[in-house]
Amino acid sequence: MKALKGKAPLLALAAAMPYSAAAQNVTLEVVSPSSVDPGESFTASLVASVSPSASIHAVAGFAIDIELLSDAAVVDSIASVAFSELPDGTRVTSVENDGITGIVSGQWANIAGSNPDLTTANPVVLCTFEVSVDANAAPGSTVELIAANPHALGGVFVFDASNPLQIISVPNDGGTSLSFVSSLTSVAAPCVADVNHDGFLTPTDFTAWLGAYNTQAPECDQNNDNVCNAFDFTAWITNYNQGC
Ligand SMILES: [Ca+2]
Ligand SMILES: [Ca+2]
Repeated sequence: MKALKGKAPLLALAAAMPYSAAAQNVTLEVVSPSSVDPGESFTASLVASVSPSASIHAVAGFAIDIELLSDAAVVDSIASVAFSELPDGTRVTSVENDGITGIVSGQWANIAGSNPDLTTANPVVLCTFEVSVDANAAPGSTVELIAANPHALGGVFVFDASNPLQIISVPNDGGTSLSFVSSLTSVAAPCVADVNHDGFLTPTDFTAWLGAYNTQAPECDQNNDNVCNAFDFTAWITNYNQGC
């Protein structure tokens, strides 16, 4: 895991003064697809849920860390962080992202709650990001991602429903807590019989295999012996009949 770094976001500084809030918990869950093919990318979401729902007026911002719990070799990169935009057009004003792991922060509200009329869903998608899986990732390996609180000024910032001008820092303010739920995405076995990579097994894959055979393309090697020869024709039929 990389060392944490980065500046504290503005909201974190604004929320640095301790505040005794109504008891509430924010759960941060990373949501991702159940499986992915080697060499492909998937979109993961960071979703915040506030409980009890009545205690929150709006989400003001966040500064959290995205961490990769599984083997780093399975993942090439985590990038293209995108933040949710609220219906009124407001959006985050600061972003930090240092690659595979690092602090991701953003805010919707102005400092000190000067626009407390924000409305937001609960749960709310804080951001999404693209995860690129290594082309050589072993089938059955997993990608597990989790959010974490990066430092004393990090966390999720919400407006208190009973005092809408007051920003609450979760988990740093009294009575608040932050929980984390990780995602788990399995790397699927590649569908080698799908020679034309269109996601379907059809007779056109045989034509594609002939083309791969004639050009000695990697897709020719259906029995995975690193050689392209006539045995791969039989292997393609076997792989085709097994299905994907
Ligand atoms: Ca195909
Ligand atoms: Ca072969």
